[in-house]
Amino acid sequence: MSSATHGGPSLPQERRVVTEIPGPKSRELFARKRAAVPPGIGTTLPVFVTHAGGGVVVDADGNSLIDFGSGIAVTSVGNAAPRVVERVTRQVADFTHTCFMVTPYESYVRVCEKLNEITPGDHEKRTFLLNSGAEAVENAVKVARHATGRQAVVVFDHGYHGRTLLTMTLTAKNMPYKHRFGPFAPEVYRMPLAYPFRWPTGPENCAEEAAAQAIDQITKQIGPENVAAVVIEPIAGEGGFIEPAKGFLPRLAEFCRENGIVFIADEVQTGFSRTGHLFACEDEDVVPDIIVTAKGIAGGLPLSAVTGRAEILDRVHVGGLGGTYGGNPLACEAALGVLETIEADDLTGRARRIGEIMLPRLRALAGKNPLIGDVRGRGAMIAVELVVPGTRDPHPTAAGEIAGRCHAEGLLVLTAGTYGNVLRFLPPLVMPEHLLEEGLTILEKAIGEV
Ligand code: PLZ
Repeated sequence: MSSATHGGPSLPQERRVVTEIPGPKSRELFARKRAAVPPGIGTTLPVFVTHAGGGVVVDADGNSLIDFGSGIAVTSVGNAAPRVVERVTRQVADFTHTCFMVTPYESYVRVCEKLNEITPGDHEKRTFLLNSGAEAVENAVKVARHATGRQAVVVFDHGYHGRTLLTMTLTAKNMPYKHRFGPFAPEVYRMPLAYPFRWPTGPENCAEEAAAQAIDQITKQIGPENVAAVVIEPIAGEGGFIEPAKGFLPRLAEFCRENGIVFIADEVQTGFSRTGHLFACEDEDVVPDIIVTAKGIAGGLPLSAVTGRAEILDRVHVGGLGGTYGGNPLACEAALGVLETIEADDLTGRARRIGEIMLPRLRALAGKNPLIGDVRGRGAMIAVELVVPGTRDPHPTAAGEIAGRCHAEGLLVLTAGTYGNVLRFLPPLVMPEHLLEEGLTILEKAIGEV
């Protein structure tokens, strides 16, 4: 067992492998998990966590792993980040819940004020709070349908938006997200995404051709006057960290503006400094009508938000939106702690610096290793796409094998991608540089061995 009594940044910032991974205690706990939890709830790396903070996750056997996952882009400020711990600890002793719809409290309003202020665009905005990314995406669609009186929702290849009925329908990939879970929600239409690495005519014309194709299909198959919303991730996360070719997002936003369609940016994975901007849309100066956030917003407490134009969000009738727990006071305090940390510690700058360290090393590796078809991403949202050497064919077994080797060495990495052939890296933005470099060295070795 780790000797640490607390997690957070004061945990020793070191990789330490003292047993096989997973070790005996984790294996014992995993057997209990298998008996108590259905297998539908998968496991990336079956080590059971006792502490985490800074750039490490410590397990029940005392191993300290370098964290290139942040719990899927959630603990960007680090686990048990001091300002989060301090605020949540105070709040838990004051009151834990009233239901904001029953008797409100200030922290909810403060989070909304902050989001209205820091999200792209200087128009008048409103925000309301929910619990998960999926719940927020679903609410954004509800609002867009209500405001426009239209029903159709346009989404894209490789998109991921959640696991509820509507958001599973919005999600592109069948296995594991949709398989045998139908029937799906109606009025959802999928368009091509400007995926430079896999665009049939090559990356140069990708943005223009993909946008033209999407707009043509929307026009001919749905009719823009029937479209309530276009929902898109500025960088497709689960789909494999696909940055749409530059120009694609602005063109879509313009088309939406011309046709009274609500442009919804799903920044659940990309938001809160992850990409080296506070929000990924800023990279191309795209101003969404609605921006959906979650994950990194509250350092691990469940919170999500829908932020959008006042004239859209104010349309919904009194009582039309809500939920028992949305904007829980602990989660709101955590979010305020996150926002303070982002500003005080310049986490946006830290994310850029992480990209500046990772990208050149990965590109150099790609030059030497034909397994790597593409290196991409921005800030601390970086991926390599693996291919069968000499082709563009996806190589998911290589991704699995490399991830397994990293895990055995004490580096926690995640996979992603429509074809399961992408290794993705989402270190906490507070990751010490020596651990980042060490993690990259392990990764280089693992890729070299496969
Ligand atoms: N939108 C862009 O990335 C969540 C999924 C983990 P929830 N991505 C991680 C899994 O396998 O379930 C996500 C996202 C984008 C929406 C969501 C959904 O957010 O908080 O998981 O509901």
